[in-house]
Amino acid sequence: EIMTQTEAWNEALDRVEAQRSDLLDLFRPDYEQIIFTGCGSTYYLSLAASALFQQCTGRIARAVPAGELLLNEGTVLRHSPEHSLLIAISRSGATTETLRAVEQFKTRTRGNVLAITNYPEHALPKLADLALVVEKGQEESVAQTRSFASMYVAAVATSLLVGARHADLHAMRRLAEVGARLLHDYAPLAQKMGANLNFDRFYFLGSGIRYGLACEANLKMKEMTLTHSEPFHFLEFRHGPMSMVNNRTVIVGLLSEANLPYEWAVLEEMRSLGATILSLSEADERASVQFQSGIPEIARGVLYLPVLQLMAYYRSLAKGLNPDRPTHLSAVVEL
Ligand code: F1P
Repeated sequence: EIMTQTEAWNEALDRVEAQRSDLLDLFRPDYEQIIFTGCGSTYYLSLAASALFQQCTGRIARAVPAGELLLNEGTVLRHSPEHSLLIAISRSGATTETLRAVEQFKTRTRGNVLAITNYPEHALPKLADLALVVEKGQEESVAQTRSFASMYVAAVATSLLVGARHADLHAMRRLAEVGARLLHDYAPLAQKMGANLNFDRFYFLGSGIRYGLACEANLKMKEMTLTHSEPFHFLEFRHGPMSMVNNRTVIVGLLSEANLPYEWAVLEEMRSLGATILSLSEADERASVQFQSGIPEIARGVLYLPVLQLMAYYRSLAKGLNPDRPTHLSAVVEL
């Protein structure tokens, strides 16, 4: 599923294109609140997508775990929102928290709901005003890899469409070719890092539109390999977490374009404390993984995922685990 994901990225772009006018209609009202929600991987997707949506449309958006929207809606919803939009993301379309949160949102706000999911026949798309069905339930692994990437591509494409960033949207068509090249060229590096069992802790650093992706890469490491793993915003890492750094630590840096000096300062400091650095960048020659895509930053975030998913996969195998069946997890979590 990791290796075949780039085809699914193009299918996700096709879906957004096919539903272009419905999507534009749904986003036309001047919503007072735009909330992205999901659980686990799809909450992290919500974090990534909400930051990107706000950056490219200028409209305020936030992400919240569906469980929080359900149990603590007063910390999320405004008292009497006139127009609210909830973007509910769920691979299965059947996670109970997400379904209940959507039902509650509809009763409280009478707002609109966009679902992004893999299963047209499950409950979530039926609760929604509009559903973007990406992939049609093909993923077998409990851990989300291809599905995450393709739903992320759909969310980015939707954001660029709504933000009228037509050239950036068009550039997303080049992602699949670059992704396939990364999977080929960097598989040996992913294997070398993943299979090195001297490492015992991984920290994933990413800021802005990359933070949700750092969270997801961290979750893959945790659930597929049962390794201590955490995500942080770059500069946050120096405020306490760096106490954990030693020579068994890997720091993964999802580098930006605008803040490279700050981000490299953190990575170099951690290297001096004994950490091994794995850095991913568009074109910085110091980076371990270089995309060299020529695709604008806002449109190319999915490129961070394949090598990091592969690293978790190889570590899972090296530890004698089944990467598709994380301990204690099931594909649909029910309350
Ligand atoms: C959410 C989720 C996944 C996790 C596992 C259990 O599922 O928490 O993130 O990897 O599969 O379910 P969904 O609502 O996106 O189907």
